[in-house]
Amino acid sequence: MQPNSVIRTFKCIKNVSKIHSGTHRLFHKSTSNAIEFTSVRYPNLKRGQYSNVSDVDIAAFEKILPGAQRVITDASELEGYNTDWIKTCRGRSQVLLKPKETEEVSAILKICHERNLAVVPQGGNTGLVGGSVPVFDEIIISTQLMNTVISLDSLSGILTCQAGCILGNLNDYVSEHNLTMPLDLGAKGSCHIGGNLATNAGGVRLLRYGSLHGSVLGLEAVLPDGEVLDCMSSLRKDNTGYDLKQLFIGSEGTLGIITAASILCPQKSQAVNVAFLGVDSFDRVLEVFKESKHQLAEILSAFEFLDSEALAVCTDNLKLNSPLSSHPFYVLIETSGSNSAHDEEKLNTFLESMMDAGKVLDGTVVAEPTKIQYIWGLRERVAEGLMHDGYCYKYDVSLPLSAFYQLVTDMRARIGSKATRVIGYGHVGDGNLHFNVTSPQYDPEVMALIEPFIYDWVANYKGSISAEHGLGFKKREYIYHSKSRSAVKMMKALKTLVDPNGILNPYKFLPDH
Ligand code: FAD
Ligand code: 2HG
Ligand code: ZN
Repeated sequence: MQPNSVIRTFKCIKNVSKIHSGTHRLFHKSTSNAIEFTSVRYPNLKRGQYSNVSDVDIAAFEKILPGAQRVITDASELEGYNTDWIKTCRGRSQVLLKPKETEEVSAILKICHERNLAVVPQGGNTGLVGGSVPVFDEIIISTQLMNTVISLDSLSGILTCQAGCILGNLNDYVSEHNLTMPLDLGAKGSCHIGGNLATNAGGVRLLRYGSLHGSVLGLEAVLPDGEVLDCMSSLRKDNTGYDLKQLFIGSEGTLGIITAASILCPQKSQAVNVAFLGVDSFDRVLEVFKESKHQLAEILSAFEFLDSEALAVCTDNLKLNSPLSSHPFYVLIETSGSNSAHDEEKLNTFLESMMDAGKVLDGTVVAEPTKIQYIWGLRERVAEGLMHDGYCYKYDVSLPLSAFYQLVTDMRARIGSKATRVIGYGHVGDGNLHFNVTSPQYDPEVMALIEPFIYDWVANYKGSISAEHGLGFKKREYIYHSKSRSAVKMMKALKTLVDPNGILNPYKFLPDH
C-alpha cells in the first residue's frame, strides 16, 4: 500500500481548502471586558502583603529598560497580558516589563525583592491553568524580547537560546540543520521555550523523545533576589552535585525566571507518515496501541486519540473536514524514521493486519507535509475549537490505561445535558487524557458537578491531577490528590529558601495550607 492511499474506504484529503499552519500565532483577543476578574470570582482569596508599584519604581524600571515599549503601563495594552488564553483568569496588573537580557531581569528582580513587589513571569501566555497571568496586580515580566538563538552545534545537536524564543521558530531554525526540537505542541506558534520549560510541557513527541527533564542539558535562571543562577552546560553527562536545573523544569515560575537553556535536539526524521483511523470502541484504541508498539516499534513517534465529540469540535466549530466517515473513536499514529520505503512497508503491514482483524474500520495514510499538517490539525486544534463554545472547563490527567476512558463515561453520566459538550482526547500513548467540558458561559452549577468529584475520581485510580499543563492558579489546592503531605512540605521549604518573601508568582502552584 502506498502512503496517500487509504486502507479499504479511501477518501482523499487533497481537496481540503484550509490548511492550518502549525506555527501560526494563536489568536489572542485584546478585549476581555466580559471576563470576570479572578479576584471577583474567588472572593475568599486575599491579596498578599506586597507593596504597590510607585512612580519611583516605574522610573527605576525605565532606567533598566531604556527605549520605547519596554515598560508598559497603558491599560488597554496590558489587557491581553492580564488575561489567560482560555479566558478564565483575569488580573489587574498595571505594569508590564520587557527585558532583553539576563542582566536586565536580574536588575528588575533586585528592585522587586528590595521593595517587596510581587511578580508573574510570562512567556507566550498559552498556559492552561491560570499560571501565566496575575491574580491581583503582580508586575508582569515578559520574555517576549528575549528571543535570540545563542548557538547551535549541528554535530552534537545542542541548541542554546534565550527563554523567549518561540518554539515553532526554534523548530524551523534547527530543521535547517537537519535537527528537530524534542517537543511539539499545538501552541508552538506562540509558546516560548522558557514557558515550555517552566511548565515541563509534554506534547505530542513525548512518546518518542521523553520529557524535557531528559532533553535539557543546561539552564540559566534569575532567582527572586536578582542573583543569576548559572547551570548552563552542554554536556550529555555531568554527575557533579545536585542537578539544580531540574528544579526549575516544571516549577511554573515560582522559583526563578528562566532566561536561557541548552537543549539536546534529535535528528530530524527523513520519512514521516501519519495514519488517521476510525475504530468502534476505546478498547479497540488500546488494542491498536498495543499492536502499534509491537509492530512499529522504533518508528512509532506519536499515538493520539480523539472521541467522536472531540473531532466534532473541529468539524462543527472550526469547519475542518474529516477525511473519514463517523466512528466512535479516532486514532492518529505518526511514524518517523530514516527510510521511507522501510517505514511505509512496516506501517502498511501493520494497518492491513489491523483491518483484517477488524480492529480498525476505516483510515487514511498521508506522507505529504501539507496533508500531514492537516491531519495533525484535526487533533491539535481541538483546544482552539473548544473556545468557540463559550466557557471551557479543562482537565489534564494521567490515568492507568485500564481506567482511562471510564472517566469520560462517568463524567458524562454525571453532567448530563447541563453542558454543551463533554469530550475526551489526548496523548493516549503517554497515559494522558485531556478531558474538557464546555458551556455557553461560566456556570457554577456545572463547575460544582465537576470539582472536586473529578480529582477524587483520579486519585482513587492512582492517577495524577495534572499530566502536563501543571497546577498554576486553578489546581494548586488539589495537589494533595497527587502528592504526599511530606512531599508538599519539602516543596514549601524549598520555596521559602529560594523566595523567602514569596514575590515570585504568588497564589500559584503550592497550596496555602
Ligand atoms: P506561559 O503560558 O506564558 O506561562 C506558563 C507558566 O510558566 C506560568 O506559570 C508562567 O509564570 C511560567 N513561565 C513562563 N515563562 C517563564 C520563564 N521564562 N521562567 C519562569 N517561569 C516562566 N501543554 C503541554 O504540556 N502539552 C501540550 O500538548 C499542550 N498543547 C497546548 C495547545 C494549545 C493550543 C495551548 C493554548 C496550550 C497548550 N499547552 C500544552 C499548554 C502550555 O503549557 C504550553 O502551551 C506551554 O508550555 C506554555 O508556554 P508559554 O510560553 O505560553 O508559557
Ligand atoms: C493538547 O494536547 C493540549 O492539545 C491541550 O495539551 C489540551 O485542550 C486541552 O485539553
Ligand atoms: Zn496535551
